[in-house]
Amino acid sequence: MIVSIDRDGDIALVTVDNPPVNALGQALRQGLWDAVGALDADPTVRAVVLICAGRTFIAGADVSEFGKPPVPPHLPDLVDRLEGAAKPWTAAIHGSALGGGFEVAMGCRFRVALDSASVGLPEVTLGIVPGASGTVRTPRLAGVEAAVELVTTGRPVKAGKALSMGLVDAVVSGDLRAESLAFARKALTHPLPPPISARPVTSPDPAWWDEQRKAIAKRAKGEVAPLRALDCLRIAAEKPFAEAMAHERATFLELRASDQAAALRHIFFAERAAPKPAHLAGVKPREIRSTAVIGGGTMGAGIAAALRDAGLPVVLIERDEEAVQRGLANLRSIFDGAVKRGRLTEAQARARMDGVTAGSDYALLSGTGLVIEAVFEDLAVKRAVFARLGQACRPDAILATNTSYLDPRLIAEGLPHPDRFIGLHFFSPANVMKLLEIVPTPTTSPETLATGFALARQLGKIPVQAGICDGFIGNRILKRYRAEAETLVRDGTPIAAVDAAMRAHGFAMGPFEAQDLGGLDIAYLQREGARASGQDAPETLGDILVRAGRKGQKTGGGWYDYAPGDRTPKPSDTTAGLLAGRITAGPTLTAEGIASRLTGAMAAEGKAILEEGIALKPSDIDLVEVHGYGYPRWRGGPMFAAEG
Ligand code: 3H9
Repeated sequence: MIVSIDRDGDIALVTVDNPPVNALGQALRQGLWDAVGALDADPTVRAVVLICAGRTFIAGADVSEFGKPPVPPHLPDLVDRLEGAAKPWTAAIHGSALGGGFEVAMGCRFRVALDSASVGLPEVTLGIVPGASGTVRTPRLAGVEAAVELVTTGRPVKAGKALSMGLVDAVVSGDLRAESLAFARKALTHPLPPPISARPVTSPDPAWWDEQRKAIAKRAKGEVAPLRALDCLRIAAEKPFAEAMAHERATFLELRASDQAAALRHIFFAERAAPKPAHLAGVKPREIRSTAVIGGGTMGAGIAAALRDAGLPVVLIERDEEAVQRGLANLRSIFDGAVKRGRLTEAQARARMDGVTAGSDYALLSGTGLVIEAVFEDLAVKRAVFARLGQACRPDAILATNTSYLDPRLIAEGLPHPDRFIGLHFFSPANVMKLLEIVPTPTTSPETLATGFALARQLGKIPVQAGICDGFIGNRILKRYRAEAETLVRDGTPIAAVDAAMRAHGFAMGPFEAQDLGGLDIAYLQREGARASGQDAPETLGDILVRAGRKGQKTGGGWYDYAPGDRTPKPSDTTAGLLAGRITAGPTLTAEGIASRLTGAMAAEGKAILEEGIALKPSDIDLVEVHGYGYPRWRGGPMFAAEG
């Protein structure tokens, strides 16, 4: 039974059981609809507690129904029916009350949350606005400012904050069922508060709304839902309840059918499918309890921080005592930064560092279950590390390389038990970036591969399996993207026009600004390495700049010039002079034309990658681009965009 009714004296207990997350599909909506009718008609019931089985309270509307015509009972009607019930309902919240789930909770007269629970209205992250009174009841429940924060960011809040914002009436710990029954019983001894729809709301002045609009437009970078949500909230604050509801519903239905919502749904389901690839069904991953990182540079320290954030003990190995101290300092500065930004307390940062054992002696690794190598990107250096790991580690320890473009098969050559070897390609900063490319070699065992995926889950990362080729999935597409951007410049499109077009398309930066930030020399050295080994690597415009000493912001100039201490790119006469002989006048492209050329090139490379079996499915490529390379999430990734 999706909805069942029990009794505790004169209180009815309605339990929702619709795994995995109690999403509000048609059957659940109908079940709740009928429950209101049945309990209204039962004279022995004085109050109702709504509670959920499984891992969470109702997590929202059933997103998989969004491509289909809405079927009654509609959610806004259900929320109204709950609110109009003859007996007061109390929502007993554990896990997450999200979207439609929180709207159902607002239909109830009271909300009691377990201390570990969170509540929120994440609809904008799906390209829609709340569609069952989230924009209309929230300001009446918690005030306009709280509602604007909750709805336009889509970020859930923890129970404690929800209580202080007025979103819930009580936070309890321990037995939610017993606490909620006690709450509901006590509530009967007082006059009932008015239903939320009948509560007053005060609108801030127009200047406040204008400020919000500006701030949200800046943040949204082309995403429409947050601004449309703000419009709904303003109408909710200024107009009668029914009028605001009608506006919200119309906006919800319009956006639900939009391209942005389709793209965001695509990414939502791709993200959830990524950690559970079908070909590993039934393969048991190894349990990882102890880890080590070889190399304490930017990448190694970032990986170590990610492991510590997940609560795993870390051994950090560097080549000598001085490098050990540098590695520890790198790691400490990551946690110090987190303290400064308010993400960690001093005590938590200390505990993170306390879980790190550092040294230069590989004997420290004798008991470690997973070792990740993150040393200099040089085959000989990496091979030397793995030769030592082969001797120092347990024969069953999983050994991973974080290489971004070297062939993992060559790195692992000669390693004893090569079935436990794998590529784990993190993205910098590794403690922040969500993407993890997992690169098995022909000798990697299914258990090792499954452990890579399990590690990603443990670290809160999005795992994508990639086959072996130059650059795996992400860097291979990046190379094609940059090459296409250079082709545009060779054909006469100004560098700044290319960057501006990609920003307008929703990227945080254009391809040339991004290279100036990261440094042009890394890719240059890679090309030089390829040339030295006899491979064909035609000269790029970037090569010309690097040879002239223009490696990007760190040298005061690359594609652009930079004033000292200022990261604003300025078109450069020097660059123009250096490249003059390579540029011919071509057709003038619009910003859309530029973006479509560049995203088209990404999709074409993605197609080749799929055909070669380097990526297993198009949505994996979209995840790589969205989570590793700043592709706008609301465009769904290059493969999704190319399909539409
Ligand atoms: C909305 O409510 C609109 C309303 O305002 C108006 C309507 C008129 N639908 O994330 P997990 C599946 S919009 C369908 O790994 P966790 C998911 O695909 C909605 N399916 O679990 C996966 O399936 P599978 C607003 C859903 O424990 C499984 O559940 N709500 C939905 O790590 C487990 O998911 C949201 O945006 C859904 N709504 O995290 C909440 N949600 O096993 C979205 C999940 O087949 N959900 N699935 O791969 C979440 O944020 C997380 O699922 C949650 C649990 C935090 C709840």
